[in-house]
Amino acid sequence: GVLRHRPRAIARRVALVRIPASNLDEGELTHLERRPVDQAKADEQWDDYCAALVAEGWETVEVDAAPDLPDSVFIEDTVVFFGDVAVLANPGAESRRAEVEAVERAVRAMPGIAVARIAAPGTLDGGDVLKVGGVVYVGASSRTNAEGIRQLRAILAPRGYTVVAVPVTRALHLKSTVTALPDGTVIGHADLVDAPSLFPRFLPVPEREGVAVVVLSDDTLLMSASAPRTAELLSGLGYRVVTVDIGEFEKLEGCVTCLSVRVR
Ligand code: CIR
Repeated sequence: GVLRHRPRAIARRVALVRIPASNLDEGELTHLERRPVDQAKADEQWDDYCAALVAEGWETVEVDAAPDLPDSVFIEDTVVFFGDVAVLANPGAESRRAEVEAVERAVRAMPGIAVARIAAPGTLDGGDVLKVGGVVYVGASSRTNAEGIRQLRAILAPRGYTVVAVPVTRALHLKSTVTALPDGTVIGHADLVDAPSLFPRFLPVPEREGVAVVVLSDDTLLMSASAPRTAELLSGLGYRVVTVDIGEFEKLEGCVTCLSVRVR
């Protein structure tokens, strides 16, 4: 792949992705009105998203397609990595539970990764999990329940992480309300965040679509093209901002984070 000619010293950065299902337009909707999804455009946007990761030095690993599971492209919700531990999620939406099986197969094929899982009656979506150093913020949302949070705590506490639960009532997932910059500053939109004071350093951003950033490296962020004012704010703070158009996925309440799982 693209990393072949890089010096050994640079750690391999891997992201799991999953090609959009052919019934993508039947995905779950909680806060938005249904709008028609252009499948061809979505496929193109997904290709461009993957290409952006690759161009920034990431290797993308495709999990087997699930052509009948409409939300399977939002792979972030199915597994979360904490160093060499992968925690398989148990998605809060019944329609999404079957997504985990192929993701589990892919994760078990990865050398050196220990696998843990959230089990019923616990539910947890990966979109509710935000890592900031040794602190793991978990959204108590319509998808992630108290039992899911308890199980995550039990998995992570012995490994030295502090799990901080955060109420999420105004959006689908914690990470549709806040994400974090490489320096640990939490960014979010004032209208969406229930309790900004839970975060030691909180920076409000001007657009709802701007709350989601994927940290590509210490100085580079991946963002949706639908938040130009936030992109400007963040580049003014010294970051290089790469933008991708993910409009078709935004119609389904997806954001830039949920289209991949970063293995780290
Ligand atoms: C859902 O409702 O589950 C999907 N339509 C969207 C999931 C987006 N995931 C995320 O933000 N982590």
